[in-house]
Amino acid sequence: MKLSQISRRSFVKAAAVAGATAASPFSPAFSAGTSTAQKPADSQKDDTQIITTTCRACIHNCGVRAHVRNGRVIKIEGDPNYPMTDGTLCAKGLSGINALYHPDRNKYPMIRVGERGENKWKRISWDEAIDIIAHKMMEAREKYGAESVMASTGGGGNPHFRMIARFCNIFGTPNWYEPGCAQCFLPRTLAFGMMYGGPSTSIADECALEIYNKNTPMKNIVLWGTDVSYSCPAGGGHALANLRAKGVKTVSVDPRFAPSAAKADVWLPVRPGTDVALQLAWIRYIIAHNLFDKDFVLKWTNLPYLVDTKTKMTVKANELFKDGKKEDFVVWDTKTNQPQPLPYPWNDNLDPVLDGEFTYNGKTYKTGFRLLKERAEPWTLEKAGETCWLKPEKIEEAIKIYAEGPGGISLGVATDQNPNSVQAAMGAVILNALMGYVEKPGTLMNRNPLAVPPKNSLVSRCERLLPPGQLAKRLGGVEFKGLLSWDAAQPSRIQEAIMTGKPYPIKVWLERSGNKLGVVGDAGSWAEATKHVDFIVHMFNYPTSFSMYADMLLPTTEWLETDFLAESLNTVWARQAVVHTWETRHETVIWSKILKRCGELGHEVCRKSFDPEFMGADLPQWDSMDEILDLKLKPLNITFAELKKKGFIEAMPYDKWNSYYVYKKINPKTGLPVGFGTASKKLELYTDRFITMGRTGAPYALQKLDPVEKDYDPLPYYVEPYESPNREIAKEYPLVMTNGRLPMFHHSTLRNIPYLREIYPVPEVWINPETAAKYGIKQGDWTWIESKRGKTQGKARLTEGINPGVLYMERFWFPEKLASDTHGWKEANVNVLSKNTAPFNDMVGTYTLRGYQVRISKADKGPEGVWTKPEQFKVWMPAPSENTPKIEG
Ligand SMILES: Nc1nc2c(c(=O)[nH]1)N[C@H]1C(S)=C(S)[C@@H](COP(=O)(O)OP(=O)(O)OC[C@H]3O[C@@H](n4cnc5c(=O)[nH]c(N)nc54)[C@H](O)[C@@H]3O)O[C@H]1N2
Ligand SMILES: Nc1nc2c(c(=O)[nH]1)N[C@H]1C(S)=C(S)[C@@H](COP(=O)(O)OP(=O)(O)OC[C@H]3O[C@@H](n4cnc5c(=O)[nH]c(N)nc54)[C@H](O)[C@@H]3O)O[C@H]1N2
Ligand code: SF4
Ligand SMILES: [Mo]
Repeated sequence: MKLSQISRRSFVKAAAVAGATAASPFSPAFSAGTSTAQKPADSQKDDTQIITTTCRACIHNCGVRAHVRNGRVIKIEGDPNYPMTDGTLCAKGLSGINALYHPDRNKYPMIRVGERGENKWKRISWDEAIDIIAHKMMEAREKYGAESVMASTGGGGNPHFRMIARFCNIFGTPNWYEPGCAQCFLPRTLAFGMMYGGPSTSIADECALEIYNKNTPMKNIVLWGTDVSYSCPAGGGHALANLRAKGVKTVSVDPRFAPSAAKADVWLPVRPGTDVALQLAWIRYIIAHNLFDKDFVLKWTNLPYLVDTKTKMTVKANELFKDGKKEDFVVWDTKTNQPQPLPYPWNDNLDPVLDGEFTYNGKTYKTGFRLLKERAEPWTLEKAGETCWLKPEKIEEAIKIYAEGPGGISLGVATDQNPNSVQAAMGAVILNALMGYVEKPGTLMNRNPLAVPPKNSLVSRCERLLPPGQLAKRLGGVEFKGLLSWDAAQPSRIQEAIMTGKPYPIKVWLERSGNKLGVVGDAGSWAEATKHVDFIVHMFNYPTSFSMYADMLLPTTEWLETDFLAESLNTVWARQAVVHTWETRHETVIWSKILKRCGELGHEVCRKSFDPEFMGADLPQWDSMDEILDLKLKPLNITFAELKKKGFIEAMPYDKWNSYYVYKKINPKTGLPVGFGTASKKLELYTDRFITMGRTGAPYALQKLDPVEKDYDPLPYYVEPYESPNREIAKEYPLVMTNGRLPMFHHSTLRNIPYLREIYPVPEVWINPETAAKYGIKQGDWTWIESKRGKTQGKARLTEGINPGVLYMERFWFPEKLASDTHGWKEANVNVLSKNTAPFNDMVGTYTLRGYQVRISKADKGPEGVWTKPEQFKVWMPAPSENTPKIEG
């Protein structure tokens, strides 16, 4: 953008008031040279407009009516037309105005002038900023290869998520990471994708959309490691409250007595990190008590298919029979007492065995069902009770509720945050499928069409643009092939490369998210890693601790300044820029601009990527948000400008959108049911395709990759947490640590919002009174909590709502301490304690954010300089700024 695009008047004003009012006294260099309060333009009319948009203070998109007067947002309220919220909003959403007009917003691109961490910055223009970044990237590419440039992003809440993969692929680096990813959602999308070919059942991730159906016949919901009243209060939490009021029974599997547990019919306070053991016990019980839907399992899962016990692969008809077809699987038929090919979808003349072991031509075969049963066999209710710290009769009570369907298991992020992650997601698919809770009215596993057809998709990853040799260089990519499904690298492997320069160094780091040091495992190791990277850019809405480790800051738009699309059930909404402040810029455009500049500096693919002819219309880069959004909206025959005027549209009537039994729909080409989105069109509960994925990278890699050392397992297995109360480490660190969401913050964001900090000024550590007494800790005491990684503080909350062997604590940082030596991230942050080293999940490289060992002691006092009193937060009250022109081209 050119500076001239900012109105001259706003510049003059900014200069005139510079330094006159301090924003926050703790980020002096940010306020010096930039103004805080600006007056509205005189020419603007004095009337109030109500603009429809959607919130994005968390990963959801609740409909909002923004009241705008004289170019300023003065009020926001929920939009009753938004189909998932009935017009409700949560505390984070309602903080939108505070976030937008926060005095500490990043207002202009800034470059560091002092030492890193000194907090001294100089304002530069956008053109300069983009030019410097592109030069640094091109230099690194020249000297060390494109792979020496890395990007990182926030997962939760970043609607431009795929943009980062596009950016990296086009530039030619395989390296980007996100602190969620293998720790969030990817294990579930991978398992549901491979085994079902449909979305996961995570309410917190806007799946399981049946819960919004006002006429659902649903009877149960199992909230497994998810607390939707905290993680999606206005949408899923609200819907769940309605369902409970209608008599839907709920089970909560959660170590913490959070609201979803408090309202549940059965609460299973599972020991953190042991969920797969519990799932295996559910599977065993359901099979042993014949509670499963036998007809569905026989006809619509691959469990009756024969598996070669040596190769562990399902057998194809061409392997056993001379004229057998390679697309047909094989079952054991009771009528002929022989193996028989089973052409899709079914053969009524056969009577396949579900549970069996057979010998044929000297080889042993078992059905997938038998193998699953054997896997679950050791997990009696008693054994699971002992492993998971639960009462066997409570587990049984929960299973009985689950067996009264229709219903389903909604698996949250908790199980994504330990090395047993993908296995837990596999367990959830299996449990839903065994009960036949699939694509029926009242079930959580359902496939509905997307309101915006995925053609011209913004999410396209452009992986075809990554030069072939580069894919094999992805850090952790060959080892953890499940990451291929999101095109991502593994964070700990990236960190190793940064620290050791091996297999190659990382020289440039472009980071887009809030406070990385609040959200990554073992935050201290990442603070250390920054010292080894030559050039670091941080793009965000305001400075965070991470900014103090960076060399350049780029100001990005808040959600009230952002143009984007939001889909809610059958409707499409415009998240529209209601106003615009300072020189903030939409991130998608920033990434695009950097690539364009690299193109001008001689990067051939970057240059071509702006040419619509280059690889087909959905692949190139764009110059403005309108351009991207128009392209995406094309299938709906509407432009973004038109959508903005309407606020939202119905892409199709609800009843047409709301789909059941998709797998039974007849494909007109074959005359057969379309089945599920798997290779066999059946639910692949015995997932031998995971073996193939490990050996080659299929179905995600565009080129064959080297095999993993040990085949991935086609069935879920339980691993005892590496740091566990049952291991040696417990002598020194006797308590299990875990965590979860708080309703007033989103990841590392919003700690600078006065009203939210008033409600929750410092992080609490949940501790059972029995444990507290043992360590001499009283309600409200400050404590020290230590793990093998580090030491941090938390304020004791004594509660029976947590097992005596478990502690619970939040991620936190203190914006008021940005300019101090600690930069605010060390004082009280559970991620100082968490673990980002091996063991990892074998398929995706998940590290350990939940379920590791700590110890606790009473502290004499809390951290220095941390604000706790309402009046202290006053300096963060909104400092309205003038509506400035949008910066696009
Ligand atoms: N110990 C522990 N650590 C964790 C977790 C845990 O449970 N425990 N959770 C993990 C999980 S699941 C995740 S997903 C990660 C999250 O970690 P990150 O995703 O890195 O977190 P943030 O970037 O702070 O969160 C995203 C924020 O981006 C902002 N945002 C939304 N839209 C835009 C936009 O258009 N532009 C810009 N600039 N910002 C926008 C929103 O305010 C949102 O809150 O943390 C992980 N870390
Ligand atoms: N307010 C708020 N909302 C958010 C976010 C946020 O940061 N703040 N982040 C968004 C994102 S990116 C995500 S991924 C979703 C996640 O949303 P959810 O899936 O609901 O996840 P959490 O609330 O983190 O964790 C759910 C529960 O898991 C419990 N738990 C802890 N350890 C274990 C364990 O080992 N096993 C089991 N079974 N339970 C355990 C915790 O006590 C917690 O109550 O939330 C989204 N919504
Ligand atoms: S749940 Fe809250 S923060 Fe998230 S989109 Fe809705 S209102 Fe915004
Ligand atoms: Mo997440």
